[in-house]
Order: sequence, then C-alpha cells, then structure tokens
Amino acid sequence: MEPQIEFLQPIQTEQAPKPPFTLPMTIFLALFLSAGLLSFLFVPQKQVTQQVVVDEMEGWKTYRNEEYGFEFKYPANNDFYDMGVNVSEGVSWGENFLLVAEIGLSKDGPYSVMAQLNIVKNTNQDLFPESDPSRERRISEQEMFINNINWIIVENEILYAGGIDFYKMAGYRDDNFTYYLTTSSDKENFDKILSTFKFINIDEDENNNGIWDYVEEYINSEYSSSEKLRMALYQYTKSQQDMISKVHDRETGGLYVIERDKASDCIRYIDPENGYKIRQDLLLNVIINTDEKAGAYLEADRYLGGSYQNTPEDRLKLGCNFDPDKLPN
Ligand SMILES: [Ca+2]
Repeated sequence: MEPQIEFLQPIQTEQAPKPPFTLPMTIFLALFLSAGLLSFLFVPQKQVTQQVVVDEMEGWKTYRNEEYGFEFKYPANNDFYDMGVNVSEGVSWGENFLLVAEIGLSKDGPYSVMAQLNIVKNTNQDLFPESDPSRERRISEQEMFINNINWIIVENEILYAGGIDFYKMAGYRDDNFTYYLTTSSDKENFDKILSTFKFINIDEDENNNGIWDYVEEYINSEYSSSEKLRMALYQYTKSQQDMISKVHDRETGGLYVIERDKASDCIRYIDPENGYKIRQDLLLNVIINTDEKAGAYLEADRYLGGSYQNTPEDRLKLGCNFDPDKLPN
C-alpha cells in the first residue's frame, strides 16, 4: 500500500533520480486526453484539505479570461526572462480542446512552460481515466477545495524512454467544461498558481441598464453635478462597449462607429471645452480595464474605415439620444 503523502511536501520515491530532460507536457496531455491510453493506479484514500499559501506573490500578474470567466495569477518574471501566458484556442490541439494556456512562456527568452491550463469539452471519461499501470504510477491523490472549486489533484510518475518523469495535475469538471492545470517541472509555482485560480463574474452589467457597472459607478461619482453629461457619457460608454464586444468585421464596424460618433457629438454639445478630454479619459482610463478589452478595441478599430466627421456645431445636439435641453443641469 502506498504511504500517504501530505500535499506540498516533497515526494519521496524509491526510483532513480529524475532524468535531466523533461517530457513535454503537450505529448502526455495529448495521450492522456485522446483515448485514455494511459491508466492510473487507483489510490483509495482521499484527503480533503484546505490549502494555505503563505508565500507572497509579489509582482505576479493576473491573467483574466472574460470569455470563459476565470482568472489566475502567474509569476511576472524569473531570474532570466519575462514570463507570460500564451493562449491558443480551438481544435488545433485536438477535438476536445477549447483553450490551452501555457504559463511561463516567454516571447523573447528561451522557450519554457512552467504550467499549462487546459479547458476541454466534457466527455464520459473519468476526470483521470485509467491507463497502463506498467507505464504510469500514481504517487498521490488529493481532493482540495480552493476558491470554492473542488479540485482533484494527482501526482504521477510516468515511465518513458528509459527514464521516469513526474507530473502533477489538478482537474475540475463543471456543467460545461473540464479544467486541467498541469506541471511537470515546477510544483511550487503550480501550487501557487492553483491557489489563485478562480471563476469570475462575467456579468458586468448586473443592474441590466446596458452600461458596464464599473464604468457607471465612475461616471456617477465623477460627474455627479451634471445629469446631461452623465447621460451623454452613458451613451458614449454603450457605444464603446459595443465596439469592444460586437465589432468583428467592416460591416459591424461601420454600424457602431456611427453610434460612437453621435455620442461624441453629444458630449461636445454639452461640454465643448472639455468634451474631448473627458471621453478620452473615460475610454482609456476606465472602460478599457483589461488586456482582453484593449485587444478587442484595437481589433475593432481596424474595421472603422473613414475618420470622424467634424460635425458642425449647430448639429451636435442631434447626436444625443435624449434631449439635453430638457434636463436641469
Ligand atoms: Ca449597469
């Protein structure tokens, strides 16, 4: 019977030292997820533990994915080069893969993957399907509740090419997808990354008035003295939200740029002197608050075609989708 091994403690094995080379995670993941070729030794004991990571993660960055609604932190750099997250979507990894995020891949430095997050379609397979016990040995299996997510975490030894490699993998399945975080080289950072993984609320408009709530709050506090300016800024925000979330080609770009220009005219009508600066601040410092939104905005901007028409002053008011002259302030 296997000895019970506490999570976060070094793994004691009876095997020879780890070979100096590392099996690429991609290979065993592909094997693992394709047909359940590898089987796992079953370890009946499970532990439910609460993980407490006391190390500070100072200087770590947050990767946030609004489409799938999750985020995690990762080291921003190590001693040698900048770290990052490289995301691939779609089927190029295999038909079940929806998203692959390689953590630690450097754009400029040497290629190095510290850990990998995969989101795959749910199948009838077990979370960790059985495989050939002569090729793979389960060292430990844990159940851990982290940020309201009930992960199953396994550590396995895998035999290949005359050597033994190691990997650690956390798996979680919800109604829609299965999530795997894997490392073969960096258990310490794996534990930290996993401790920061959480699902996020991707509904940014909980009060359902069409304006992302964090922008709404900013407008209300910053421009509390002018209702007409607040209305114009809501209108402008809505047009920029549409730019960010709905423009994917020239046709939709042409449609939403009209809305944005109307909103810009309206702001100019209400505050001719500061209008330009107010909306630039709102867009760049408030509305665009994630890398994903910045990317989507730049993408949309490519499809705008034509430049902003300098609307004559006597027509600026027509841009407002409300009547600013009927509001008291
Ligand atoms: Ca709202």
